[in-house]
Amino acid sequence: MTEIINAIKKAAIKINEAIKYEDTSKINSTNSSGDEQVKLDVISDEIIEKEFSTVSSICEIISEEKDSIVKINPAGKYLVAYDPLDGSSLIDVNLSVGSIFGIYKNSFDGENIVASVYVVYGPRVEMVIARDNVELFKLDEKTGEFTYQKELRLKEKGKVLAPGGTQKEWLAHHKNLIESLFKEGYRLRYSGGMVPDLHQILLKGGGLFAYPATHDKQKGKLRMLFEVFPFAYTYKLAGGLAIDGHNDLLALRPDFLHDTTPCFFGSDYEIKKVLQAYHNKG
Ligand code: P6P
Repeated sequence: MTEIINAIKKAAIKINEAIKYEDTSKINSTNSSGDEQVKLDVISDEIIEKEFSTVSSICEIISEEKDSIVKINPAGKYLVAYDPLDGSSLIDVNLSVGSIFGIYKNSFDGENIVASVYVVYGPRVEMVIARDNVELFKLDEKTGEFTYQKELRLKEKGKVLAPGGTQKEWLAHHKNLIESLFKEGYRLRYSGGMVPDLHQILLKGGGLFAYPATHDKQKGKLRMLFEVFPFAYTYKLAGGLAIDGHNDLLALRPDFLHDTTPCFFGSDYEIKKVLQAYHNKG
């Protein structure tokens, strides 16, 4: 596992440089999820695949930017699913973006994720590694070293609310849930970038991130393998909860590699509010 994490560190440093200097233009193509690709999506994917190609403990990889699995080493014991540059459309408005990695054994099912890593490319480059606990690292750009900062834990309740999805497409019970939390005094913190939005809640010690089923996206938008399972693993290990409105996200099995699910990540109090709001709502 250490060689996988070291490969991610090397890739993150190269992606950070690419974000600064490569152009942010769209290329005339979409990925398997139907997202328009920017040049940096493809560059980031190539950087990561090159670093993983020499890691003997990896059996196969799958990227959000790829249609199919890439075999690495048949004797490798880990499978890695990754989103090379999540929220890349935010780069041309100079907002933070990230890379997300889920490390699995045997299959790309929620129950088989054994670690997750994400990188935030913001005012600082930070990395969060969830393995036996959740640890924050910060990149020293002079030395190229990621230095340990602290362990991250979620409190029982937070103050931050990140309500995703197009509001006019929210189902009535979801709209009522979000409105009730704002009435309780939650602060709106939503950039449209999953990585910085979830990173903020984790670092602030609690709150709720929601990307629900909507009238126009009945299975939500966020991808199980590359985005949802890694953050579900991270949030649960940090003492929080992660559900699809009814059940633990890590109990889910994707029907296909790019499958999506409604998802809620947060502290205990907020997730219990979601369960109440979604009880008997299908
Ligand atoms: P919306 C970025 O495109 C992304 O995949 C996630 O990073 C983010 O949480 C979500 O989509 C934002 O989607 O529909 O709120 O713009």
